[in-house]
Amino acid sequence: MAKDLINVGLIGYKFMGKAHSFGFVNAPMMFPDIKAKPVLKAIVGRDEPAVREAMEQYGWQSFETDYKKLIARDDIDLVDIATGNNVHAEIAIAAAEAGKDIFCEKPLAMNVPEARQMLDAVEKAGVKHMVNFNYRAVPAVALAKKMIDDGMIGRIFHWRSVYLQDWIIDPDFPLVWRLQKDIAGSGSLGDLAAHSIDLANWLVGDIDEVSSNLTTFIKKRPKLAETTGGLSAKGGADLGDVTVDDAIIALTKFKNGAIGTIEATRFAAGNRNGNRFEINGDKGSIRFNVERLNELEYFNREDPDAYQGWRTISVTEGIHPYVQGWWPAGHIIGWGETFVHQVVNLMNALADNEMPTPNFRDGLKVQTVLEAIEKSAESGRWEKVVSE
Ligand code: SOE
Repeated sequence: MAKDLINVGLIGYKFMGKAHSFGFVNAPMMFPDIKAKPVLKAIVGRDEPAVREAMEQYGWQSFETDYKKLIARDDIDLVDIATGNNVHAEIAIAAAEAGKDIFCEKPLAMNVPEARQMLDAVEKAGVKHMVNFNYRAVPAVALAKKMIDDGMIGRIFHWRSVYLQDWIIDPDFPLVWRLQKDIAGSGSLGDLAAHSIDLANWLVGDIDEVSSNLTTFIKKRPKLAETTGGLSAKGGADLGDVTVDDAIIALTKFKNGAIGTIEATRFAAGNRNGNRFEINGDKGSIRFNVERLNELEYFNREDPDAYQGWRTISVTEGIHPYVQGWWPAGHIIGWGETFVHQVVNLMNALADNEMPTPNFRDGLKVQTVLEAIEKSAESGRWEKVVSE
């Protein structure tokens, strides 16, 4: 139902909870044309002192220590899931059954069956749903999408992506939840490659087949005293098993005939958050690097021969996607702003009674590619992506 205010309940208050809060706080301030304003009604976490502190720091009106209490509240319209991956499905299905709209962190689920159940639940309940593939909401990436749709790259031949991080090279880095399959589902695959897969599906087209390799370089790590910990956590003396991949490489065939590569790793020294891609078509190429987030590189084959070369578009003009909400040209924005854009897209869709994108259907599509990548690494063969 269209309304001017959307009452939000956020589950999770750590890294992603903070990033989502940043989105809700800043969206109405920077985008006054937003069609519905988020009201920061309640934040949820199991550790009462910590969630109380988060409530005060991020500006939420109240807190709960049990997500079921949040879902039971009549004053909540939208449930935002920023928890570990292992509880996305349970929470989303309960929220859908209670008639709440849902915003969910990526990857959508632990596996394909869970993602399907989530999609079934939201469709049966008739609620709106969105999954937070936030890199779609980088102005330069949205511009790349527009350029592709406008035919500026032409027929696409190649997708080439890397998502490079380096935060677990130290073997003493502890066994945080992101390294445990029962909580995370997978490692660099679901955490990083999932972003690249979503962008590839969106910018190039559906991935049809994959051939891949997954590896875990460090198989045992110091256990944490508690089950969760951030990217800078510390460990104790006991060792535990790393049950997820550290790095993945996949070759991809797209339904439209393009071919591609996807690499994701947490072992690429010197790369803190190197989410990059390049697309080559018969009219030209584009490339993007999130660590140079305000720029999109573009090569136009139709430029006069004497002047051919890559140009760097500074995606900071008011005419560029999302930029009208921010600062004068050249006054750059950052990673957190993608969460603001996602909130604007979500609020506008809810106000217009439309389904936001990317939604659980896109999340399920990514999940089917993740599954095919795991399957191919095991079988040593090309594997078809099972259609969602
Ligand atoms: C940690 O690897 C992480 O925060 C991911 O979980 C995010 O999805 C990615 O955007 C940045 O890195």
